Amino acid sequence: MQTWQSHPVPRVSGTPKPLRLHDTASAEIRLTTPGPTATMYVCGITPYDATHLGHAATYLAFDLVHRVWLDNGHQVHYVQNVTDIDDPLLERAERDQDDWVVLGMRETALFREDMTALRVLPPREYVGAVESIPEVVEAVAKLLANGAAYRADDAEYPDIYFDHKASGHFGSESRYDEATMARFFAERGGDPDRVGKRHPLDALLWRVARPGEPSWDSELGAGRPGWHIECSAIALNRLGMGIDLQGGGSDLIFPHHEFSAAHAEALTGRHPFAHHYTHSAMIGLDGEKMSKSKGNLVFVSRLRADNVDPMAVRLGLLSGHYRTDRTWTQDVLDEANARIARWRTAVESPTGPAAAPLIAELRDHLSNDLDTPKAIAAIDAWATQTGTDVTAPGEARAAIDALLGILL
Ligand code: 5CA
Ligand code: ZN
Repeated sequence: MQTWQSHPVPRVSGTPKPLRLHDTASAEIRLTTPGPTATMYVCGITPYDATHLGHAATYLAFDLVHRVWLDNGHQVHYVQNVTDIDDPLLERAERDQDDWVVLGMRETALFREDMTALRVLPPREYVGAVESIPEVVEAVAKLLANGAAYRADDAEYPDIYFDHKASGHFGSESRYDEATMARFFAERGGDPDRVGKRHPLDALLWRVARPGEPSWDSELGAGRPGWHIECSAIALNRLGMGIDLQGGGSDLIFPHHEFSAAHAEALTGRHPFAHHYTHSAMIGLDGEKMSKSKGNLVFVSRLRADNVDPMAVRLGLLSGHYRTDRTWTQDVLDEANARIARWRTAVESPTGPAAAPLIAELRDHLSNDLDTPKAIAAIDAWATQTGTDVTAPGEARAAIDALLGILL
């Protein structure tokens, strides 16, 4: 798939600071230790509706990871998927009498525009589920061959399932107990009551074709991919095993990231799939979780249509810490707009206070598990002082652009 447009990232003077980041698997904030090329896989959208502020906040969090790694001199090999075939897409297309392929194309195009407007650096590879079906088929065939997968005991629809214990490390990513796993599996797309499975927690790898559903011919028989194997196959084939980071929202901790890791581990016989599993918290609206079922979504594209400054949307979402559940309100937007105006005045003035201490503070805070509230407070403090340094306003503007992605 086509990715979206990039923009130049200014170089920042001074000394970069290595990134320390929260890892769900160890429940610790740990140093990231990428080589010359950092490898990051972030779970992309399921394009059946427009991008809301929750999605946007998640991609902004990982955009900061991208920027801190770039600041540290790494190349970043960033891969993101698009789940352009899955039940929600088919259900929405059916409801609206729409073509599911066109629906997916339309929402993906809107997502690219939203990401460009928010100045999210694009992934190097942006990969659709449909275009990676041959990769999924190859992976599922391998799991069947090595005994990690089996056919459901169902003569009519012998779907292929993953034995969740096959990797020997199941549970190491989420650290959830069995009861929590069972609850989230049922709530988040799993099928615990499916007759013919060996264990309620086993996850679908390949769904045998049903009448009226799209399907693809393959050596597994006609069918379509399960969800978790999509991300394992796409990531493994481009980034290899032992990636620096797998990311997504906290709703993906289980079952999605537990299974995508378990699949990759069962495919390669190696552990771990990722050195960091990092999860961003949920964004709600006026105190309630933002979700399609509640209908309380604020779309990035709607705000753009209303001529809201995308930099204010970006700053508003970054004004809370990425691991704190938070809500979007008009106040958050108003405050971000006012702050941007103050910052613009400061970087447009002919002189200002020295930029080097501010840049050092920005690096300290961002490298400490992306502490954006403190980084923003440091810029606030800098912007309220006066000074005689003629290069400082330009240097501050470049650092805010490079590290926070906010173009003033
Ligand atoms: N296609 C799958 C991942 S492979 C998927 O979860 N798609 S999604 O469209 O439902 O979500 C896209 C990303 O946004 C995921 O990383 C998800 O965790 C995140 N996300 C969804 N809702 C919210 C929310 N309210 N707040 C923050 N992040 C969210
Ligand atoms: Zn995913």
